[in-house]
Amino acid sequence: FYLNGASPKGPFVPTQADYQKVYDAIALRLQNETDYDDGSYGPVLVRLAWHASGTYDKETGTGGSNGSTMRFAPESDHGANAGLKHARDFLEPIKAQFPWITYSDLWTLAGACSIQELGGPTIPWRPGREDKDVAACTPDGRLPDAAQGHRHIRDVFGRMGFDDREMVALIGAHALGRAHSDRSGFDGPWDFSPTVFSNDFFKLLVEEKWNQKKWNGPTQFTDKTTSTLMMLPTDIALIKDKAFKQHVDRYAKDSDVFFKEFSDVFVKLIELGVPFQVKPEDRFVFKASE
Ligand code: HIF
Repeated sequence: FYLNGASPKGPFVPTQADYQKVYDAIALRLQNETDYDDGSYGPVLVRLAWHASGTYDKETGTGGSNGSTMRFAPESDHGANAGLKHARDFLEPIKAQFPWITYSDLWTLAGACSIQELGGPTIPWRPGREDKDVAACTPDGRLPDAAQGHRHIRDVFGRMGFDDREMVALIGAHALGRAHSDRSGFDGPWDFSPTVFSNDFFKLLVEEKWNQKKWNGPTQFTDKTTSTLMMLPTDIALIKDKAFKQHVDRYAKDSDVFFKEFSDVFVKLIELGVPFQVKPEDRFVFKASE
């Protein structure tokens, strides 16, 4: 009996082909489990990868995807992480099938897989994250507050080491998924195809007129044409701030440019603070499902 796939030859050292098997298993489960939200767990898996990574603090080197400390309270109970249990639970059967992968590698791989499977750009990925224990949980308040504006966006993403262009590119991920009134308090999708990765978030930001929604919930914005879509105050900040707006315009005009710049910055996000053995040029490019 050998633990974790080890063999008489020694410990099991997974190769790119082994990680591709994990990718394929996640992609298959995404295809099978359509009875959730708009028909896909993909968006909430992207949010899991991002919230695991977005706690990074470049000054102290703490937080980030290395550790997957969101498995534990208090981090799992941080307000910003409401609803991410759905994503973590979705991945448990995958972890059971491939016990050798760390949770922190699995969560980020699932984010990359979801982006690719939902029609987004290739997200090159490399392994090397280790799971840490509860003592490594980050303090509450490191993830952004959607009720705020441009200064907050720069504070939070600046702390992770991103510039204006990278911040705008990242936020284009809000083409995916929706807000839930029982999680964040906000409600609705950002565009008409929340399970397809596209530059629609930017197109809608510049082409639609966004009015403040009249309701009892937190301040959010709705499109004048259909009143079915949603923008958060932090999303609207991207068209109010001139330096941000120039990138919104670029991405609204050119989907290829957005896909390329998004891929680079998402790779950077899920690698923050990770001491990799695999070199950047040796990142794995996973084959998407047919
Ligand atoms: Fe989100 N984000 N995000 N986000 N996010 C929500 C949902 C998603 C912010 C707030 C929210 C990023 C940045 C920011 C996704 C991916 C990314 C929700 C709704 C809120 C409030 C949660 C709910 O109620 O279920 C703020 C303030 C951000 C900084 C400006 C990233 C760039 C866009 C880093 C990112 O990748 C995804 C995907 C969802 C949809 C989740 C779902 O369950 O459908």
